[in-house]
Amino acid sequence: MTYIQRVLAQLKSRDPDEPEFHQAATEILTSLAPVLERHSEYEKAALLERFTEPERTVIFRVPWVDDRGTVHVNRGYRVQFNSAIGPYKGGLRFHPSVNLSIIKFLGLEQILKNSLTGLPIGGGEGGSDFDPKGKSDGEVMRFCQSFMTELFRHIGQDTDVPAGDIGVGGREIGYLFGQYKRIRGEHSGVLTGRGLAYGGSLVRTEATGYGLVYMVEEAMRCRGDGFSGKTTVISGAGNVAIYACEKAQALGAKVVAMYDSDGYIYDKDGIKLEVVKEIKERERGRIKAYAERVKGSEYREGCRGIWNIPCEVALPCATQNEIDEASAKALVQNGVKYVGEGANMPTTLNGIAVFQQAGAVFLPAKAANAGGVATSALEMAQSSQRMYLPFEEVDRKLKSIMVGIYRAMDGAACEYGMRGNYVAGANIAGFVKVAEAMMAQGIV
Ligand code: NDP
Ligand code: 2IT
Repeated sequence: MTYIQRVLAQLKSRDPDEPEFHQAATEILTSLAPVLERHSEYEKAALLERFTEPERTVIFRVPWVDDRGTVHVNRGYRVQFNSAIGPYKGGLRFHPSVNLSIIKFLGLEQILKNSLTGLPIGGGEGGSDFDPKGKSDGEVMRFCQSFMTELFRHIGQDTDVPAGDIGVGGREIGYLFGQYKRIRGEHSGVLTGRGLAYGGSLVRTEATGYGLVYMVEEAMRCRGDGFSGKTTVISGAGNVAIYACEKAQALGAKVVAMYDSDGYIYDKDGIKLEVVKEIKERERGRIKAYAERVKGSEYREGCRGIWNIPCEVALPCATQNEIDEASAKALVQNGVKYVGEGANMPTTLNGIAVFQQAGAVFLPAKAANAGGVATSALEMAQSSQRMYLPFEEVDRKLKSIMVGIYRAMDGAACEYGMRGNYVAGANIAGFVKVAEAMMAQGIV
């Protein structure tokens, strides 16, 4: 058994009920084999055992009262995974599916993603099994206040800086920030994705989607290609999906489909993003309403069918494991050329293999969706300096970070003899810096 196999076997037997965490750890560790060959000292220092074990995991009770006076108890999480290169940084997810396995997979991915940005941020992730869908603003506020009443003691602008993820957007960050400020009595950069009126950064709202498209654009540019006229399918209809759509359309793509968790819309003439924004951002409604408002478009129940739509570019921007082997095969058969992961781990391990064997350009999440957290780090820098940067400047920095990540993962893949394998390239490029920082800091 190799060192990597032993560590994987150990973590699976120690925590057998964490399939998402096993999946992320398997993808990452197996691609690090060539790095470990060059660095036998890592095994002696139990580097991988430490890398895959969170520095700290906090699980807590979140009681709150709904509008009818009924008491509910949800579970809150914060996994502070790795602080070797900076304070823990990563999202908070509010979704009924949230459990420790999901938070750990997100946290592990976040360590390498944050390293890839080139900025000084460690990896963490948190959230709750609370479902904000269908709740009133008052209920969401009371939940957020209760959540922060425990979380505040574990976070801080120099220790751990949460942000949004599924189910946590501007509204939730506002309520969380208000409660933190009230308890601590300080107005600091403890959360990112804040509103512009109270310390947020321009471009943070758009950053993940824009960044994703900037990276796909760079991959196209390197192949003498571009977005113009390319039929594109985007899954999700939330923050990442909407701004990926906006930037892809600005570059001339024809986005024909999007979905929420109930079903997908297909608009052969190209999605009217204003209508999607109206439904999802302003009304907090369901995507189904699009087909009622836009003539010639269609709505179909269920999500998986979206991957049967012929497209050259696929941008999964909803959730983990939304593209399985069968969906990947359908995309390949229909001629997909570029797959850019906006969501975290949206493709199963077998799905990734299908894309790679077919020679599609596959840009993995930890590189392709790093624009959100990179802009969060720019928000932290602006908070520390007590100043704001203009939109154009943040956008320019975001683009240059995305191009930089593309080059770093492309370079690492070539250096280790795996040209075009961006999964390996991103894992290696992200890991090298974390490993160096961990080795320098001793056995901690
Ligand atoms: P949002 O909550 O804004 O939107 C999520 C979208 O995905 C919604 O349309 C939602 O549909 C859909 N979705 C969620 N869960 C499922 C599911 N189980 N099946 C089908 N559809 C689902 O979240 P974000 O856009 O912020 O996040 C999307 C993805 O991007 C996540 O994987 C997240 O981790 C990742 N990400 C987000 C970043 C950010 O800055 N926000 C940064 C980097 C990655 P419905 O409304 O019906 O639930
Ligand atoms: O998955 C992610 O990178 C995020 N949800 C954003 C994290 C952040 O701290 O901005």
